[in-house]
Amino acid sequence: MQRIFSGIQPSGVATLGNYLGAIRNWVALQDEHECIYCVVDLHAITEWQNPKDFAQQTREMAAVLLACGIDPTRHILFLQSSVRAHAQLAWIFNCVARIGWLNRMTQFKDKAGKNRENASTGLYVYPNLMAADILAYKATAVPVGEDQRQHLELANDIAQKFNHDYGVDFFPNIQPLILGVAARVMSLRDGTKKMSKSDPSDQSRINLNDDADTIALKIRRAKTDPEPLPSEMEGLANRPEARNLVGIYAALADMDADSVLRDHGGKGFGAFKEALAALVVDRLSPIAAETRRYLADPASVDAVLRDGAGRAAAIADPIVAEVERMVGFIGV
Ligand code: AQP
Repeated sequence: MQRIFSGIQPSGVATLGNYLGAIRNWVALQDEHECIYCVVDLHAITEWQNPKDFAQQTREMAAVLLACGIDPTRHILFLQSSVRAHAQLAWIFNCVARIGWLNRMTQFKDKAGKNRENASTGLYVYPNLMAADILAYKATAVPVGEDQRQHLELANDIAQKFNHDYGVDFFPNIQPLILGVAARVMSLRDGTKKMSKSDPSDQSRINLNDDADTIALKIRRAKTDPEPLPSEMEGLANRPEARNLVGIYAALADMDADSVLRDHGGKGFGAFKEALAALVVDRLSPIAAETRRYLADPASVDAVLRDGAGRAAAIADPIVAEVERMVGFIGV
C-alpha cells in the first residue's frame, strides 16, 4: 500500500476550500492507502497565532477532520509539534535547500506581501519543514490542493540533493495527488484570490462551522457579475467569480461543470445562488454537527491525537535517526 502524508494548518477554522481541495480527498484515500494525516501547528506559527485561541483552533481542526470521516483507528492522525522528528529533519533540510530555490516560492511572496522584511524566517523556510513532514515518513504521495504543487516540487529537489550530496538512494520521489474538480476554491469576494482560512474578511470564505443562515448570507453576498450564467464553459472565460461558484456547485454535487451549466445556464445569479446555498448547507451541516459532538468531549480528541503521535513517532524516529547517521552526527 502506498504511504501518503498530508497536513492542514490550525490557523483558523477549516474552510470549504480546505474541504474540497484536501480533506474530502483525504477521506476517500483511506480505502486504498496507508494514510498519515497531521494538524501542522508548527507551520501555523510561521504567522502570529494568539496562544489563547491557538490551542482551541488546533483541537477544533482535529475534531473537524474526525467529523469529516478521518479514521484514526485504521490510519494516523496527530499534531506535528508532538513528533520531534519533523523539526529535527527540517533543520537538516534548511542546510540542504538553497536560498535561490526558496526565493522562487510564490506562497511566500503572496503571504509576506509588501512587508517582506517583516515576515518571520519560519515563513520563508516553511517549504523545508513541509519536505521534512513528508520525508520523515518516506511517504511517496501527498494529496494537496493545486496551490501546493510548487512546494512539492521543492520537496523533491531537496530529496534529490540530499541523496546526491550524501551518496545515498534514501529518500523516494514524491508525487502530488491533486484530485477533484474544485482543486482550487477561490474567495467569495475576489475570484482571483484563493479562499483562505486566514483571510481578514470572514465574508470571503465558508467556514466548516458556519450555520445555515450564515452560509446562505455569504453566498447571497458573494461577488458576481451582472450577466446571467452561460450554458457552456466558454461563457465563463474572464468571469472568475462565476466560474468559482459553478466549480463549488459541481464539486459538492459530484457533477462536472458542463452539467451544472446545462441545468442552470441562462438563469440569473439570484436563483443559482439559492440552489448553491441549499447544496452547501446540505453537505456541511452534518459535518458541523459532528464537530460539535467531538468538541463536547475534548479529552477524547486529545486521546486520539496522543495515540496518533505515538504511532507517527514510531515510523519517523528511526528514519530521522538514519538520516542523522548519514549526515555524520555521532548521536552520543
Ligand atoms: N482555496 C483552496 N482551494 C483548494 N484547496 C485549498 N487548500 C487550502 N486552501 C484551498 C488546501 O488545503 C490543505 C491545507 O491547507 P493548509 O491549512 O496547510 O494551508 P493553506 O493552503 O495555506 O490553506 P489556507 O486555508 O489558505 O490557510 P492559511 O490561511 O492559514 O494560509 C492544502 O492541501 C491546501 O492545498
